[in-house]
Order: sequence, then C-alpha cells, then structure tokens
Amino acid sequence: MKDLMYGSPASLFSGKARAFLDWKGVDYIEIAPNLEIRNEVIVPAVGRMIIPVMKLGDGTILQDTSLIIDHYEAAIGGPSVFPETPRQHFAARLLECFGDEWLVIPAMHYRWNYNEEWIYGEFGRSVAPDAPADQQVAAGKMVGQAFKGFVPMLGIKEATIPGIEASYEALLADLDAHFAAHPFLFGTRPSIGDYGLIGPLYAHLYRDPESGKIMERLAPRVADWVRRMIDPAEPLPGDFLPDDEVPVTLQPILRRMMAEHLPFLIETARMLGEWHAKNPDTELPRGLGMAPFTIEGVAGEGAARTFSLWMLQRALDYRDALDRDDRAACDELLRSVGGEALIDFTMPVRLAYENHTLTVASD
Ligand SMILES: N[C@@H](CCC(=O)N[C@@H](CS)C(=O)NCC(=O)O)C(=O)O
Repeated sequence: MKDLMYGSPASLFSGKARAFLDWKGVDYIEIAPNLEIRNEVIVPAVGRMIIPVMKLGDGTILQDTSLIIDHYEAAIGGPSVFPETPRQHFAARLLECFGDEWLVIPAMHYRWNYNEEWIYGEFGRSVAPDAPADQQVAAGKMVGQAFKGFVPMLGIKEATIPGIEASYEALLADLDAHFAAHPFLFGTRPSIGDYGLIGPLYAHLYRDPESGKIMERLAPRVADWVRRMIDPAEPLPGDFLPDDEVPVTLQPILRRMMAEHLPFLIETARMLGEWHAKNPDTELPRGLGMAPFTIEGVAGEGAARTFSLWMLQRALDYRDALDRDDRAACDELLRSVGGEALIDFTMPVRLAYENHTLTVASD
C-alpha cells in the first residue's frame, strides 16, 4: 500500500510536508481529511485533530513535519535537505524553527484579517466536499473558528498589527534580495530552512488570494521561490554552496529571527524551567502563559508555546554535537547576526516528542 498523507491545501504544515515529499520524490497520495477521517482515523491515532498526518504502508502513523522529514531522509537516503557543513546546517535548522514557530504570526494575521470569508469556503470544501453549499460553509466555519481562536493567542491584536505588517514587509524585501542571487536559501538545493519558511509563505501568504497579491506586488522573487518549492522541476536537483557559505543576503533574515523570535524563545524557556520546578509530575501544557515580544518597535504578548522549544532544541542538539572548531564557526555566525544570547543558552529541561506528545524527557 502506498504511503498516505492526510493534509489539506490551506494547511501551513501540510504545505511544508508536501513540498518536501515532492522534492524528495516520495511515492505517496494525499487525502484531505473529511469529518469521518478526522474522527475515526486521526483523533484515535494521534489523540487530537491535527494535520499533516502520514500513514506509512505498514500502518505506522507519523505526525509532525519534523518526524515526517526525518523518516524519509533516513528511509530514502540520497541528496538530503540537511546541509553537511556546520554553519549551513545550523542556520538552516534555526530558520526552520523561525518559519514554523514565528512566521505563523504574519501567516495567521494575513489569513484572518484579509481572507476570512474565503478561508471558510476553503475549509468547507476540504472537510465536506460532497455537502450542499450551505452545509459546506457551515462546516468550514466550524473548523475555521478553532483556528481563528489562535489569532489573539499568537499576539495578533489591533495594537500589534502595524509591527507585524512592518516586519513581514521587511522580511519580504530581504528574501526578495536574497532570491535575486540564489534560487534557494543555501544554493541550488532546498534545505530544511527552505521547508520551514515555505509553510507560512505558501498556504497563508501566497495561496490565500489577498495575501498572494501582497507577495506578488512587494516581492515577486519570493513568489517565484514559492513556485519552485511547491513544484520542483525534477526530483532531487541542486547543491548547497561550497565552503559552508551562509550568504550575506541571509544575514538580515537571521538577524530578524534573533531580534524578534529569540528573546521570546528565551523567555518561553525561562517559563518552562519555572513551570517544571513547580509541576514536576504534571503533563506538559501546550502553552505556558503569555510572554512579551517586540516586533519592529511594537510591544505585544503571545502564548509561550512549549513546542517552539522542541524545535529550538533540535537545532541546538545539532550544534552541541559538533567538534570544537565547527561549534566555534556556529558561534561566530550567531555573533554576526545578533544571536549572542544563544551561544551559552541551554534548555532548562530537555523535551521529548514521543507518541505524538511533547513531554519533559525523563533522562
Ligand atoms: N509542528 C506540527 C504542527 C502541525 C499543525 O500545527 N497543524 C495545524 C494545521 S497546519 C493543525 O492541524 N492544528 C490544529 C491544532 O493545532 O489544534 C508539524 O510540524 O506538523
């Protein structure tokens, strides 16, 4: 039996997984989960409704794009989306974390504040493809309300919108300049960092019609990159730049991560340490409370999400396993983009993601 991905066109993380699977040349089929699949397949297997979910030929269920990508990288081998050299690899993993866990903010802002009615129709077509139009919209609203509920939790409010938009527009300009020089982040082959960015930059910021117009107008080369990412010309082409080069055009993007996302991650880690000291035997919550952030000079607060720390931990685990010289090269890269705070940062407790659940690791 072929591998199966339960995913949907409007889903951020389905877009990340699909772009990777298509580049890697994985033989799979994608099915949009209707209400029955949600209730009878995904929720019983994963414990909650979430996509994408990969069902392998032998029945194994994989959830989380990181595990899906790790699985196929190991199973298929061949050219990898993980660069072999330290600076490129570490930077790519940091950018994956930034795309997955921070750019969800502009993604959700533009979806819900510029495309709300359209997205209800999309959700309806996806979950109830055979239902009459009115029931489809009702089903779409039901699914959509849950996601709309995340908007204030992410810190998207009247007061923060100017900062979110200024930051996104500056990011687009920086990416547009980068893609004038390179087809992907680190050369002619997409990296795990490209896949982190494609999640938010495809479904919400390119495919949602009003967002797509903004991207085409402000950063046409980013829209071209989105098309290269979602429709690879042939499987597995390209190489990473020689000499472990992290292009200078990526510096402003890494710098933005260090200025906006890193302080939020460090505060989230502090909250995790505090929470764990008080609740050593309690199930890890998805959110630890609200944490402050600053985006283009605008202050806000958003839910401090434990999952973001697992993504950061994955990047740091890579860096921490390097030998002294390679680690020094990563630290130098951090210094050059304002990421000094990450040099001596350690997680207050280790996290593990097992059986579709994030926990404090027992070791
Ligand atoms: N980190 C996960 C996140 C998956 C995720 O958040 N999926 C969204 C749709 S794009 C979802 O189903 N969310 C439902 C929820 O979080 O309650 C991944 O990489 O797969």
